[in-house]
Amino acid sequence: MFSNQLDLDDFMHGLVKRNPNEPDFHQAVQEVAESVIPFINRHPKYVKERILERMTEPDRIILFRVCWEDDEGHIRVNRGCRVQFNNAIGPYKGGLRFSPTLTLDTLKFLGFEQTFKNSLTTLPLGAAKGGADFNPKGKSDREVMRFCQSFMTELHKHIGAHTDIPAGDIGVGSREISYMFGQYKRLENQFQGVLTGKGLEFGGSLIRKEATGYGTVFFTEELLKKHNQELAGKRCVVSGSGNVALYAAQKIMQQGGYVVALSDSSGSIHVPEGLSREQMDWLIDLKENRRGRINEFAEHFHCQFNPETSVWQYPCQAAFACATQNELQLEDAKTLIKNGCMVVAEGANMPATLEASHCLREAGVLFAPAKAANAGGVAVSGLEMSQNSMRLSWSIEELEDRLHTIMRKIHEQCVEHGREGDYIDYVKGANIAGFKKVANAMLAYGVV
Ligand code: NDP
Ligand code: 2IT
Repeated sequence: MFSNQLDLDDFMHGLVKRNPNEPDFHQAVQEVAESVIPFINRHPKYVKERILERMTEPDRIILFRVCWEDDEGHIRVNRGCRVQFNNAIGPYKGGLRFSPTLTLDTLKFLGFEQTFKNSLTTLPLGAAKGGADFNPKGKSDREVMRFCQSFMTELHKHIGAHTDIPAGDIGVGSREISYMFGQYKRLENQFQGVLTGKGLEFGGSLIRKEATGYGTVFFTEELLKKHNQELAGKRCVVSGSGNVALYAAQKIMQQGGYVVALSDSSGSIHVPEGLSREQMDWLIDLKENRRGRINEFAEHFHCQFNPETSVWQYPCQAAFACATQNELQLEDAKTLIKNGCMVVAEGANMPATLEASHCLREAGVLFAPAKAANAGGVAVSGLEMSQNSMRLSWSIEELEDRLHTIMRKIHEQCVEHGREGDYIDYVKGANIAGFKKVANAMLAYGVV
């Protein structure tokens, strides 16, 4: 019954059967399985010990009710969740997402991806993801506070500085992390680094806010350098205008690139000559402090606003997908290729569909996969944990230098495991390198 070889179709068939109606989870696993199964088949110990089967089953899933009272005194009921996916190489670590469309499917795909990403960071970090079907948009600060306090009242039982350390993700920024940290501290009567992305006054790390976007740009520069290219002078489109997108755009500009488009869920802006530093600062203030919409930027600076959210329609040489999953589809990939785009970097998690990613790579477009390209965020979260443990804070220079070194090491791992003659398959490289470390730890533990 048990063969010493894994077959991709058989494996995926079993996974889909065990996890019906979870297309995002299937997609994330399929992408990994395509590259890892040929590797596993050359190393039968992983097949025999059924490591990939174990790695696709979360350690546990915690689901809970979150009740809170809105400003009109109405009772609201949401669902909270934490998927603790894998702690083979460190405590569970990964973000919390608040979004009205959040499903368990999304959290399972994100938790699975996190396992590989965290392994690539070179730091001792396991993987988890969580969140709630709560929509922070349009809520008052006090409503968000009451929600976060209620959410943490349950979540605190399942997390801890050595157990599981959540952070932000879509819909969860410094305001939400602060409310949750404040509530954790009340409940446990302990000041410990149980969340990352904290305020600088209470244990947060410098450049955590910027880390995902900056890291994505550092990784892209490494990849371009490897192919005798550079980011300076390139026209870039960036999707989204949230935490990842804003700081990717800022770093692109610092490195000499031109940011010609950005978006949010209501539309996109196009500035063919590239945003100026002043415009970038204005946009960061609009999005971070005033919670505004991107059309306000277009109104203020008299530039083109398009209610069509896709930025892939605008001519560019580099594309940074920094909004959400499956936002870059096959038709978008074809448009990018037609317009002469030469590199696509995934700042978001799984922003390209499998069809889009295959199409881009077959056309020779350099492709930086999410688990490698956006690992800078969780890496600096790992550095925040180190600083909390040591009860000290590193300087901006020290942290940016460490982030840069980590992104370089992630790139090296991708090259080492993704090389196929003269060609480097970064998807394969990231998947195999991420897999190996976790798989070897699991082998060492025996049957668990
Ligand atoms: P934010 O909530 O700060 O920003 C998300 C941005 O994407 C907003 O501009 C939002 O627009 C836009 N967006 C969200 N959903 C959609 C949609 N369905 N269609 C179009 N636009 C959309 O989140 P982050 O920047 O933190 O996260 C972005 C991505 O990066 C996610 O995939 C996340 O998992 C990933 N990531 C985040 C890390 C982090 O450290 N924060 C680390 C690694 C990956 P609007 O405001 O209008 O909703
Ligand atoms: O997807 C991600 O890597 C994140 N949202 C950041 C996780 C973290 O723990 O910093």
